[in-house]
Amino acid sequence: MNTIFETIKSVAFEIDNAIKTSDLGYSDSENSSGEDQLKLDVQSDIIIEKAFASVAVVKNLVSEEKEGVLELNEAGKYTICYDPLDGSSLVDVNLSVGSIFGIYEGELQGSNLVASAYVVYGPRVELVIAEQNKKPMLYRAIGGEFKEIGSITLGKKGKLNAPGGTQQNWAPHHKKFVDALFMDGYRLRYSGGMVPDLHQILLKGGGIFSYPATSDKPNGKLRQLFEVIPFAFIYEQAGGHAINDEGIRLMDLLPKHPHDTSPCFFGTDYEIIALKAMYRMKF
Ligand code: P6P
Repeated sequence: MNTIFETIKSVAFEIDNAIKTSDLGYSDSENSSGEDQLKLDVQSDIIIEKAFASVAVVKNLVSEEKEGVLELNEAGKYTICYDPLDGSSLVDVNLSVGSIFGIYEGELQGSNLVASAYVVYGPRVELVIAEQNKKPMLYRAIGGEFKEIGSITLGKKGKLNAPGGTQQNWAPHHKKFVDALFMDGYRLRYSGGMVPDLHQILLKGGGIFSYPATSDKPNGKLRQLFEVIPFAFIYEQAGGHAINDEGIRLMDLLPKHPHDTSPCFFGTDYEIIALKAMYRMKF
């Protein structure tokens, strides 16, 4: 597993450099979700694919930018599902973006996730790694290498509210939930980049990020295997919660297709309890 984490560290520096030096134009292709691909999306995907090709324990790769499963090493043990550059359209307005990695053993489903990691490309390049039975660990790029900063623990309540999706397409009960938090003094913290938005709540110790089912995206927008489940693992390991709009743990999701999405809520006790009440979920 350490070889995988070391590979993630090396691709983080390569992708950070690409963000700072590459052409930000659109390629002439779409990803598997029908979204236009930036040249940077394709470049970041190639960087990751090339890096893992020589890691013997990696059996397969599943990329947000490609259809299907890419077999790398028949004798490998793990499948890495990744979003090479999540929120890439934010690069041209100089906002933070990220890479997300879910490391699975066996069938691609939440219960088979054995570790996850993400990189934030912002004013500083930071990395969070979560493994079983450990608090997530924060690393920061200093002098060309990642230094361990410390473990991440979520509290019982926060002050940050990160409500995703187009408000006019929210269900009435979701709008009521979001507005009630603001009436309770919560601060709006939403950049449109899942990685920095979730990273902020983790480092500030609490709050809630929501990307619900909406009238235009009834199954949510965020992809289960390479966005939702990897972050669900990190939030739960940090002492928080990660559920869908029926109150089911995101770690219990069983994707039928590698690009399946799910409504998702990541947060601390107080906010998740309030969500369950508003959504009339079973406690
Ligand atoms: P919306 C970026 O495109 C992304 O996939 C996530 O990083 C982010 O959380 C979400 O979409 C933003 O979507 O609909 O709120 O703009």
